[in-house]
Amino acid sequence: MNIAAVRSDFPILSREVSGKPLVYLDNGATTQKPRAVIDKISHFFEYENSNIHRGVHYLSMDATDQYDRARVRLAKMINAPEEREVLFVRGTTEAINLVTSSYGTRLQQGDEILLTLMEHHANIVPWQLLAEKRGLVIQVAGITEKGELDLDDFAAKLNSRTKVAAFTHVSNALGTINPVKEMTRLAKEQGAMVLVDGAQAVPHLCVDVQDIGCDFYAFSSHKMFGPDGVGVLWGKEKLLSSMPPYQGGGDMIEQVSFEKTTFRGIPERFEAGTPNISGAIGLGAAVDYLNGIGHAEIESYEKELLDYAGAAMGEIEGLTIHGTAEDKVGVISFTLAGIHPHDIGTILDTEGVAIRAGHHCAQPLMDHLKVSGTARASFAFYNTTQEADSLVAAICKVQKMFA
Ligand code: C6P
Repeated sequence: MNIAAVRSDFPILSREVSGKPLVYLDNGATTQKPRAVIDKISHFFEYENSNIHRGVHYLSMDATDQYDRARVRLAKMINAPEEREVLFVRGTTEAINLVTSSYGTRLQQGDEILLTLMEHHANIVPWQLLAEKRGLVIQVAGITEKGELDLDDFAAKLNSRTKVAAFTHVSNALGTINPVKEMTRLAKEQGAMVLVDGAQAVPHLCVDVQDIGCDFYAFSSHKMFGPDGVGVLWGKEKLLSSMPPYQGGGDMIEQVSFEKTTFRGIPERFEAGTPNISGAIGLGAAVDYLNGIGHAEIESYEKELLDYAGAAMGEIEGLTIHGTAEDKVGVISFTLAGIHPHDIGTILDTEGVAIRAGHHCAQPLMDHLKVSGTARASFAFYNTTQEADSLVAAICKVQKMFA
């Protein structure tokens, strides 16, 4: 991978912060956008803007065509059997809420939902809201010392009452890559529906929903170099087609009268109202951009970067890395003895190094780790080993200030 060329695709990476070159290591929160995505969106608004599915005029038909082609690109990216199984939503959070609100209506008192200890709040709270409404029981699979899923515990907590297993593909706070194919197989043996939260997987891994065997796969555009406010819920056609609408409004209906309304099929049934048209088109451009670089190249380069940064940070006395799974993406969550994560984040910022500090919307995991939060450096394919050096130097500066 030609890293200099890749970096020049991302205009923001050449700016300074606090008078220092920006070292952007907060990719887990959101990724930066390549020129191709920025240009696509501004070109859309300058020359092509129109509502979709509504007009007989040229602009509307062209916008509709672009929106639909973005769906095709996304279906290909995750190897979905049918493009209509790809629903455009606001992001991972909305994707999961769609499933809990719509699929959730078939769950009954006493049914169990199996989550894991490393879930983001977006894959906990919607299930809790549903559990309260319908009298469901939430079970939680544990993790090992290294921050890997305890697969035995996961298997042990599955039973004939388990109707849903919902788990993250990659932990946002630990970087752990979960064995989602095996987890899906185990859950399916008990007849459970499987939802995978792919928010932190799609920017790093090649995802194949058919190979995983899950029923739903959710992710956000803004974490995969696309714009914010848009994301994807992929679901199996048979399931989606049998689910009630999530929201009602224009574009999702066949026929409306005050007596009765009938609904369109998928995907329209789940895309009520004017969607984020420019967002979906921008996301399509992000998919093209990633294809141009190559998912295999991204995975192998990021692995090198993680090994390099992990080794350098492992040398720092008083630094604990939380999450040392064998299989992980470029996320390094750490604490420094006696120093609050927010102080680390604030001082790093004065060195131009952007990281996230806090509980990372994974409070149950933080409780388990017995920390209030961590500092988290999360890498993308445009980061470099020199930036990892800058991170290490800045951490040493933090330690000196507190010595
Ligand atoms: N994690 C982070 O800094 P939304 O906000 O809907 O785009 O994504 C929610 C979400 C769901 N699942 C996982 C595994 C996630 O990491 C996130 C978002 C960001 O880690 C912001 S809290």
